[in-house]
Amino acid sequence: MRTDFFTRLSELEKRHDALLHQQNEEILPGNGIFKRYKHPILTAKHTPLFWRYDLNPQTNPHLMERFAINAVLNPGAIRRNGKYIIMARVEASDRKSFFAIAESTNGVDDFKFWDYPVNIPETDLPDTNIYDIRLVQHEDGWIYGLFCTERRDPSASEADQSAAVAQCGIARTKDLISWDRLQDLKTPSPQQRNVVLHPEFVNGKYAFYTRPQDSFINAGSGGGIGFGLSESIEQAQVDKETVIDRKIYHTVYEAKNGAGPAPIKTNHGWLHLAHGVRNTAAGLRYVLYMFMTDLNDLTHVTHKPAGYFLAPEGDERTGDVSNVVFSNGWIADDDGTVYIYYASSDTRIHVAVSTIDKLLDYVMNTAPDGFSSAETVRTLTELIDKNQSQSLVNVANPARNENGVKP
Ligand code: M1P
Repeated sequence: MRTDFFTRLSELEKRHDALLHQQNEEILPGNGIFKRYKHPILTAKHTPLFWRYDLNPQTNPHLMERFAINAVLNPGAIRRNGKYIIMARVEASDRKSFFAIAESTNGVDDFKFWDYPVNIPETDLPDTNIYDIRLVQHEDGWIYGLFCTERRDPSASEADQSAAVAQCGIARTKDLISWDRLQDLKTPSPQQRNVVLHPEFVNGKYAFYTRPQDSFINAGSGGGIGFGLSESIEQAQVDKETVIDRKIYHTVYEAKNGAGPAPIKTNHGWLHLAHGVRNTAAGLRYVLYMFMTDLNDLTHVTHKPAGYFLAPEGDERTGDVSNVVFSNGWIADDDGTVYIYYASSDTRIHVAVSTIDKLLDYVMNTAPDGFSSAETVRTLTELIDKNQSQSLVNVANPARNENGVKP
């Protein structure tokens, strides 16, 4: 029995070690906007063996999994002390999510979880489930984590055990280890998910991106990405939500949408990454899209390319909730490199790498949605006309003739 135990343990350790040190590879040539990577950066199998197994042969002679991890997904992200820090949503097999931090020195592989999960204190009304944290280094000096706190709907009948209420929980820290829990955000909306804190004060107030919603799943008459201000962060309260990016018929965000990570400030405006949801015969489809807001008026969307920025591809398309990509964390380095962390199908975490310049080029120079097939054909025809012009063909490749064909 003991031999069995140690043989199994050494096999598990070997595989775990190989997974943690697996080098990632860019998938080339990519779309020129960002580079995807071949391997997910974090999965359930990346969690430490000492989380999943009782490693004592006396109490676990068969070396059984005693604590199963179902998924590692929807990561908050921040750069600290030269490290790329991911604060992942880890979902145990009992469906409860919690947060755990993993770090890497290069941002694309070699991520390793810290030994213990994060302890987020509870409020007087304990959370049943917490997930999808957005990390923000605010100009007030604190690092904030805004996350979804979910509790059973107190008005639901005994027969209904799935009705829930989602709200925005707020915690803050200076070291990512010890966290203070503040009051949940109050807004005029019955429920909230995907709330993000803006990193700067706005007129001396804390600014929030919200997602007003009528019920747990449906954005209903609410929805859209909202914006509102609060005097205080300790008792955060947004009295007025202004929808800055609404749901629109026949777009990739017609059913609902939500802010991703906190926006990145650039010389041209604030870059936003968000998720959009539409319905299909196969269920909801979640994609990522981008837009930019004015530096002086955060409620004014200045640029918004048509369609999605990143959609699930290949293996990303399947998982616990298939056909989903979701992002709540990105890191912009001082040299302009942007690491976009996203989860696929509520199962695993990936990275896509771009730069501020490329993201600005994408957001500012990609045609907006014209909201009809005729407009889409017009946009495409313009591009074809431009490419068919003699001079451009010659600049691109003098060996091609006027039809762009190599003789
Ligand atoms: O299952 C897809 C996503 O669904 C929810 O996002 P939203 O509130 O926009 O519908 C969240 O539960 C999210 O965690 C999940 O990835």
